[in-house]
Formats: sequence, C-alpha cells, structure tokens
Amino acid sequence: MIRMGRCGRVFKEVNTIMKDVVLAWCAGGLVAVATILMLTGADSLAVAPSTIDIKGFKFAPNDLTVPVGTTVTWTNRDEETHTVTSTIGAFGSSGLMNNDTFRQTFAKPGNYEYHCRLHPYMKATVVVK
Ligand SMILES: [Cu+2]
Repeated sequence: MIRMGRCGRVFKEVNTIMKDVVLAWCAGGLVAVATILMLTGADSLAVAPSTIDIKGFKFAPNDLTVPVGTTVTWTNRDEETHTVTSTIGAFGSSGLMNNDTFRQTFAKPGNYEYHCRLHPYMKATVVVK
C-alpha cells in the first residue's frame, strides 16, 4: 500500500519519467514502480490516432496504420448514409447516418481494405502491424 506524503511525491515525480525503470523506497517497503510505469506507457501508446472520419464522401485518413489490438472508430460526418465494409468480409457496418459511429478491433496484422457499400468508389485501408 502506498501512503501519502513522501511516497506520493516520489510516485508523482516518477510518473513524469514514464518508461524509466525506477524503484522507490516507500513506507519501509520496496515498491516496484516500474510495472505501473510500463502500464501507463502502454496506455498512452494506445491513445494514438485510431479514429477515421467519413467526410465529403471520403475516409479520412484514407490509410491508417495502427498497432495490433487497436479499436478503430469511424464517424460519419456526412448527411449522406455511408457504410464501412471490408472488401473480404472481415467486418462491416450497417448504414451509418450522420454522426453514427462504427468500431472494429483489429487483433491480427494485415492490410484491411474496405469501402462504402453505397458508394463503392469510396475506398480506404487500415494497416495493422
Ligand atoms: Cu458512402
């Protein structure tokens, strides 16, 4: 258990260093802060851009590269209905009205091409590495 005071201060300072491996002597016990820091670092990496806007009959960005395990969110910014439809049937949304969203988690690496079923010329790719 982490007490306030000295330990809280140490943790705060360490938190700004993020990925550095640091051991904090705390309340008479040795607390490995490294694990917490690694988790925090992983969280901030997962926050990397994983949203795609559908706007002006285009997917933006048209090509998005994300790490394995990322959940990508599409939002339809057009008044027109669009879909997010995998070319090989790996995933697919229903018709998305204005401001509707569709989410897909990518668990395996690959190039995932998709299009809008209603406007087949709208094509884009999610690259998962
Ligand atoms: Cu469309």
